[in-house]
Parts: sequence; structure tokens; C-alpha cells
Amino acid sequence: MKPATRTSIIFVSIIVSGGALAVKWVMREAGRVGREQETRRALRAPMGVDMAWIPGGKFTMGSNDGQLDERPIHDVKVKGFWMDRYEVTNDQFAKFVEATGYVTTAEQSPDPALFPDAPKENLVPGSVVFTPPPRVESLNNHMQWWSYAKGANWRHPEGPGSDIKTRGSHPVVHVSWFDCEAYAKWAGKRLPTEAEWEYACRGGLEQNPYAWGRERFEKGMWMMNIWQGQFPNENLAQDGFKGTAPVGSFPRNSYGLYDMAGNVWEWVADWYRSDYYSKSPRDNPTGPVDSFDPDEPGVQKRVGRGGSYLCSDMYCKGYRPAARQKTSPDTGLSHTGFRCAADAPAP
Ligand SMILES: [Ca+2]
Ligand SMILES: [Cu+2]
Repeated sequence: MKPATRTSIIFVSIIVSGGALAVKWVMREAGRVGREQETRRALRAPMGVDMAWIPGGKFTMGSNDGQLDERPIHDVKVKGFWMDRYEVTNDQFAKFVEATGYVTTAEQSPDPALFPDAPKENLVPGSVVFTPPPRVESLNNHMQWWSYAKGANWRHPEGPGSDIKTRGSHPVVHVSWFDCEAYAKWAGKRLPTEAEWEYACRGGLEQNPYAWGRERFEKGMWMMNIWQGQFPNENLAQDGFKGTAPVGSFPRNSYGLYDMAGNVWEWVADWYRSDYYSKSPRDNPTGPVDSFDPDEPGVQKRVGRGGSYLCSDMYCKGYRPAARQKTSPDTGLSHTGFRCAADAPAP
């Protein structure tokens, strides 16, 4: 190779690599400026950094790929609103209890008048805890792995011997729908409607199977805290968590919301009716006036959304954006929590 050519090649490659460096620098700077702008915007936002503004719009609610109560799919319009970025944590709930002296449903004795047939020794404070037996006969009877544990509540998620000392940033669990309403009121917020919840979960994407899009492992990693392994005995925790995860441990959706799939079920405001979607109003539906669940016709239930760390593909795909959970409002469970919504001007 002639020296001149070599020189020009060296010269050119210096320019090229210098150019690449410059491009890299510009991109890094742009990213930094973008993040700073986002932070400044968030700090100016009326609801602070921990809530995201969900711009109003229209979406297709429900799914043809899930349970019957997700049908028919129907168009829904939602006004803009604020949504907690994270599930309410134990630390946040503790502040509420400290400030108000609030006693949760699970910490109170069940009213004997409401449970006339229950044996007296069962009418003690407690909550429903996930306690899988060593072996299950089939996945048809969920009573096999759920049991009423005396002394279980938000401070003692697995019963009297357990605590939340290392779980301050985990979602609060064992909260009844009434507990969530009381917290929301205290915080100057409210529970989201079921339509708002699904709209926010879908992040502006139409009829996608996941809160973040179409691919289960979109970023080549677990995108949510659910169950891996043979349910309910083999908990492989391939996503990093056997139980609840600290809120925000997984990527957010395009509205900036974390854990809209998995981690804990989230109570929403609405009553549950299996047939609601066939008569739901189009504009800002707030749910039916009463409850009906054909599986348990005598029990009035509220809706939960988002699935939990116990969702297994073998049993319950509750992490799907359209999936609906139905539970009596006085029930706390080791996989049920919530997040709040709020009405305030757009940022
Ligand atoms: Ca997990
Ligand atoms: Cu589930």
C-alpha cells in the first residue's frame, strides 16, 4: 500500500470515527435533555411525579380471546385523568393508617349476622392466604390453595409469624375494597373505573395481548411478575420474584405505568356483572348499579384487574389487559392490592 493512500485512509477513518463519536455525543445529550425535560414537566404536574396523566381517548374494551365476561368487545370513550404510576405500597399504606388510625377489614372480627352458618371459632380477624398443599388433584378447585388464616392482614401477610419489615416498597396486600376506598379518599384520590383501568393498561395500543404490546419477552426479559413452573407447587421465580416484587421492578407501559400486569390484582371502583359489556354505556362507563356473578349468584362482587404473581399460564392469564377478577368487597387476599386515580387539570 502506498503511503499516500495509507495517510488518506487514516485521515478518512479519523473523520469517520470522529463523526461517529459526535453522533454518539449528540444522541447522549439529546437523551439527557429529554430526561431533564420530562423530570421538569413531572415536577410541575399538578399531581406530582408519582402520577401519570392519561390523555382522554377512545379504545376497544374487552377481548375475544379471553373469558366470556370480556365479551362483547365494545368501543369506550374515556376522559383524561391521572393514574398512580405504581401500586400503593406498604410504606404508603402505613402512613395512611398512622394518620387516621384506620383499621382494615382483615383486622376486624367478621359480623356473625353476615355469616350465620359459620362456626364461632372462625369468626375471628384474618384474611385469605395462598397455602398450596404438597400435591393438588386438579386445578379445578381453588379452595385447595386458598385458606382463611387467622391473624393474617396487611402487616402480617402470611399470618401472625410474618411481617413487612423488608417489604416497604412492595404493594400492600390483604386490603378489602373498603380499605382501598378509605385510603383513596384520605389521599384526595379515588379508585379508577374499570374502563379507565383497562384504557390506561393498554397504553394507547389497540387490542394487544400485553400491557406493553404484542411480544411476551419484548425486551428479551420478563416484563411482569407472574408464576413460572407447575402451579401451584413449583414456583420457579424465573422473573426474579417468588411473591410480590417491589413496585416498579419491571418496565413501564407507554403511559408510564408500572406493574399493570402481574404483581398484585388491583381493585377498581366498579361492581362486577358478567354481562355488563353488552349494555355498557359508551362514554366514561362507571359500571353496573348492582353485581351478578353466575358462578356465585348470591354474592355481591367488585372488580379486580391486572393479575398477580400467582398468575400461571396453566391456570389463570389474569395479566391480560382485558382479564377481569371478581371478589366480594370485604375480601382481602395475599395477592390483592390497588392503585388510585385522580381528577385534576391536564399537565
Ligand atoms: Ca414471579
Ligand atoms: Cu391469576
